[in-house]
Amino acid sequence: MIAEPASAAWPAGLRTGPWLLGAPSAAELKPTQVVVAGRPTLHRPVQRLLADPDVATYVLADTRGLPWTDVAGTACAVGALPPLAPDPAWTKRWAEADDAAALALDRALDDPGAPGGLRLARTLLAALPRGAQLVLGSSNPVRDVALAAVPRPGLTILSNRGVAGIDGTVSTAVGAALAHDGPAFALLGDLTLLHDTTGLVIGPDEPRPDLTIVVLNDGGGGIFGLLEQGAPEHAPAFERVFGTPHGVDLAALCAATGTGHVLVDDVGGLPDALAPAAGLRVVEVRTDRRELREGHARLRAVIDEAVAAAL
Ligand SMILES: Cc1ncc(C[n+]2csc(CCOP(=O)(O)OP(=O)(O)O)c2C)c(N)n1
Repeated sequence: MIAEPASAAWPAGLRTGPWLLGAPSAAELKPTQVVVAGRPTLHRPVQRLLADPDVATYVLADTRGLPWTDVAGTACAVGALPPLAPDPAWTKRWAEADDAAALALDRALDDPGAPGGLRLARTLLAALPRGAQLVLGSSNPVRDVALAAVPRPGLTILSNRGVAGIDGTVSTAVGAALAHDGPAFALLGDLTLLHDTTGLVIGPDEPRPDLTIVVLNDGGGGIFGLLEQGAPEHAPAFERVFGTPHGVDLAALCAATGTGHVLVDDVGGLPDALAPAAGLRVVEVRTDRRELREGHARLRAVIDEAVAAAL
């Protein structure tokens, strides 16, 4: 099972599912039939699988009456399940590949030069206390958790998907924190924070949430470096059109809105910064997005190699 972090099924899913679906060395594990529950949105290898004409896709009807998902228009049945009896040898190979990929991923992420968002996501998800709620911003944060964190129970993970907007996410986190009976956290990109800066403005007679917003500040839109527009041939226009650096001083922004602010120099310092605290605060972790594309490519290569050796 490959599950997205905001799905209740996440703790039971594979650790490295999206990596494996994209790994050439795991091509022989490709399924012939797929069951879709809910609305997968995060990973291109998953979308490619669902659009593959050689794969029989079965979509579970949504019991709450919401529209079911068949973006590629390839579902062969809705609401009806195929016989679910995968070959045990095949599922065992998936488990072996997942173990090998997870080991390679963890080793690679131990290197301080590995992508900062992935390192942060792994550390954050391991450090959150049981009963915590976590709101994940669109763009890389939700994907970083899906790609790097060890799936675990004991958390309520929320994410605004819809059309994957970065708007309104501070307000989502504030509202969700006020409604949650337990510690509340959010993980957002810097542009996502800036897009909803006014979410930090809370009137004197309004309830104030106990909420820690972890912001991965890479000075702009990191995700675009991983997409087509991040290819070297588009470099001359990239920063102005997609990178959109802003130079905002987040500490000053927090001071202006009465929001606590802590700067964490290194991902290793994150768990201490998450110690319980009352009120609204931002924990800023800075990283560099210039090497993100190469960093992800390196991880894909390392995982591919490890899976090739294991299968
Ligand atoms: C309302 C809205 N405007 C624009 C976009 C397009 N968009 C997608 S990701 C992104 C960059 C987000 O940057 P940041 O929050 O810093 O996260 P990062 O990409 O660095 O992980 C933008 C502008 C969007 N998703 N929603």
